[in-house]
Amino acid sequence: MKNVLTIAGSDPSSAAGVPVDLQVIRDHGHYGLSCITAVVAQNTVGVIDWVAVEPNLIASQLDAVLRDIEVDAIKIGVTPTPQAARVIATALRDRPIPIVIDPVLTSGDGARALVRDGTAEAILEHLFPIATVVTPNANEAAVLLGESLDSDPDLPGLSARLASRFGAAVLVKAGHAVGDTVQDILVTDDQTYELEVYPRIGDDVRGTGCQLSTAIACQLAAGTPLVESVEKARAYLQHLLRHQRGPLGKGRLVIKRNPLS
Ligand code: PXL
Repeated sequence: MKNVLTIAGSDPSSAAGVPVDLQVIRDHGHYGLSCITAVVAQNTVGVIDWVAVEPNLIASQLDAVLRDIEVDAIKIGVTPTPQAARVIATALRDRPIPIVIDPVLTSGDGARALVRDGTAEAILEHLFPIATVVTPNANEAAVLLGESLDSDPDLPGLSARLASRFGAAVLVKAGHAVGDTVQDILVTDDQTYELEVYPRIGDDVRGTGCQLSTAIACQLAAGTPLVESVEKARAYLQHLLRHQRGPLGKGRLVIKRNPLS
């Protein structure tokens, strides 16, 4: 059993952020550790309010875990402020641990910012250099590059520009793009991979980006190589989306993890 740490926001409806990440880690048979970066009042309909956890308290949560427990992989979700990105980078720098960064900038429906001004720049400056792979959607990739997004984005171009400008492996997710199929693009140091094509699940499901990035971290924790980790995590998410999605409240669907399938 490996130890996987999620550094992310909270969600009282358990569809995104730390509560769902811990379920993904359990699905993979690993032990889940967590560090809360933002407390988010939200449900299946939307985000109502949120507050950033003090950078010092983020640092001491990380210190509490890292001084005591051997961590085999890390997923980073919401880093709500530039200071949060900085203290996380300081705590993790110089440790040989695979790190997956999901550079969350807004709520999953895009309706509400989950970060303060200047955070995208801080993610680029402080977190990209320590990432094994970064997993933006097309919109986040465009914001990180300072580009405007068109309605049918050029995913290979976005991923190649992000990877070459900021020196990290980049997985740009096609989930919010158009078309009947979903094909994500992975760019590493030396290669571009057009990944397995999946049929698009039409329903709008919360927490998919969180669950994909955490599943990649779980694979990396077990020593799986990067490209295989990404493909296995995508196949896992595809299974959840097909077989485990369902209603929870009055808004978007969630992954429910029914015990019998
Ligand atoms: O899906 C993006 C996301 C990540 N983390 C937290 C969230 C959300 C979206 O609402 O609340 C904590």
